[in-house]
Amino acid sequence: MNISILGIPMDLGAGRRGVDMGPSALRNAHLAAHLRRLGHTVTDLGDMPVPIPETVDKHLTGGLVFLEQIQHTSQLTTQRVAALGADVFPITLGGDHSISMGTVTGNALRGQPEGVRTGVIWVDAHSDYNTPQSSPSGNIHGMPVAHLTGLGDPVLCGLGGAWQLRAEDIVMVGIRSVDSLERELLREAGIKAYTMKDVDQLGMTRIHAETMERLSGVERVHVSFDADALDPSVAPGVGTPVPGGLTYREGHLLMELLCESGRVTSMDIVEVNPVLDTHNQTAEVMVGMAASLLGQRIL
Ligand code: HAR
Ligand code: MN
Ligand code: MN
Ligand code: MN
Repeated sequence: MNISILGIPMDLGAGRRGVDMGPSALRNAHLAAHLRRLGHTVTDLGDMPVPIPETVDKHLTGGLVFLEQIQHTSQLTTQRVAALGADVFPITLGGDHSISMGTVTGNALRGQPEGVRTGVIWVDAHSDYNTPQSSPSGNIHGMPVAHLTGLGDPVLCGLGGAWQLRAEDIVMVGIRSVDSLERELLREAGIKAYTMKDVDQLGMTRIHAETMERLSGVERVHVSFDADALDPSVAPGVGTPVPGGLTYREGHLLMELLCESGRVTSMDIVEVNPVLDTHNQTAEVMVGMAASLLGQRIL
């Protein structure tokens, strides 16, 4: 496979600094080398230009922190990812999870300006379905899925022109932190979310099978992997850790099964925060997850 790595060192969407160093940490954990060892052709496209929070005025615009800067970065990200060929497998490195408004949209538009039907597997402790009105924090990394489905700020909702992510084409896995208004929005939209209770009860094999069944009608499948989906004992370097997350093996098993399905066409790795990490453990673990998604086998 032709893999392109693109860093988006943005931490404007998060409540604390540090995830801007995520792309460096993942490169330092030998992301490209691991993927080349699996036989892929890997091109590192470097990083997108992203404003540094201390250099811009922090104010609330309609309930959103750093709205203008995130709009601009999201537009650039959409264009940059869309310009990659339809045959490329992009791996986009955050940065906080607000980057996924641009990466998901760009991937849906890749090689086809009007966009293709795209499914998203959102692996996360959080459902990231807040709107500017429902958000308790104003932090945009808690809102990307809502914006992808057309709820929220008009500019962020309009990144893909007429293209929009359908609520029925989203599957969330690992969820264990949802705000009260956000819960109602998720229900209204009818988004499928496998909570940690579901992971415990059903197991990852069944969750994977049901996910693939649900996404059987989409042309592309994007995996958006927030490092905080994993248990904090496995991935301590994240800004908003929540206890009771995916084990190391549950994370790998999901990636291994998705690899076998042969249907995944792009991936985000987000919310890796080296400032809060121990010896780059979280970046190393996430590189392992990417390797499992892209063909690493035990035997
Ligand atoms: N739900 C909370 C909010 O909206 C926190 C969610 C953001 N944290 C993340 N995203 N890391 O997955 O502010
Ligand atoms: Mn290594
Ligand atoms: Mn997230
Ligand atoms: Mn999260």
